[in-house]
Amino acid sequence: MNKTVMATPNIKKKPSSLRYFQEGVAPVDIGSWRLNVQGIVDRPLELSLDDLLSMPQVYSHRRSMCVCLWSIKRHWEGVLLKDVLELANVDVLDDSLYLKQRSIGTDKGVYDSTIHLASAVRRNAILAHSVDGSSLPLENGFPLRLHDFGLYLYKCVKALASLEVTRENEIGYWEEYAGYDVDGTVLPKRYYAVDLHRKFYFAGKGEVMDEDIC
Ligand SMILES: Nc1nc2c(c(=O)[nH]1)N[C@H]1C(S)=C(S)[C@@H](COP(=O)(O)O)O[C@H]1N2
Ligand SMILES: [Mo]
Repeated sequence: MNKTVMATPNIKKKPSSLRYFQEGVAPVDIGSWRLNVQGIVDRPLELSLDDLLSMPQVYSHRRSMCVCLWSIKRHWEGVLLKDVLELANVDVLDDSLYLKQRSIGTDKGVYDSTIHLASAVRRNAILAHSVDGSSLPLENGFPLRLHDFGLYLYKCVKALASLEVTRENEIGYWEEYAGYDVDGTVLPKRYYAVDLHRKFYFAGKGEVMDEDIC
């Protein structure tokens, strides 16, 4: 698909990423960057961006929701979370497992968040390297970010450094600081869709689909 097709309407109206980037943007040396997959895994992994690009690629045009009540539907490309964890020999449907994501971090610290693994896999969570036809800008989480579209964005870590499979559902440092719930499922509320430039009431729970917006 070309870039014109993947443009997001009203993108200039999107709230600034820097405002919501707790630890802030840090330059990344992509030559030495690796995604570490560790914890309760048979085979720990250290994947380069090229390793991820050589895996089966997925395209997702899905809506992300911020707990601050704005939302945006963008064009994401990447790999399925499931595919990466299966490379590490993880039983992704084991209900006792959680996934702790950690960002690369800066001198302000590391952003972390833990999600229920089997639920994320059932919702086709992705690890995205591109948005709207280009690789992620630094402020959007270069080189890789997780998206579980059934959860608020604060549960989806940008500028990923590691994925740890664990049995503990820990609240993240910034989640606790901000008073956010450890679960993070998108809840019925009135939201604003930046791309559609309109408000809508979401009556369901989890991912917001086009048919939920009327
Ligand atoms: N590493 C990291 N990831 C993060 C955050 C953060 O502070 N640090 N904030 C989250 C929140 S609250 C939001 S709204 C989105 C913002 O993503 P955007 O840059 O696409 O707007 O990033 C999420 N992922
Ligand atoms: Mo957010």
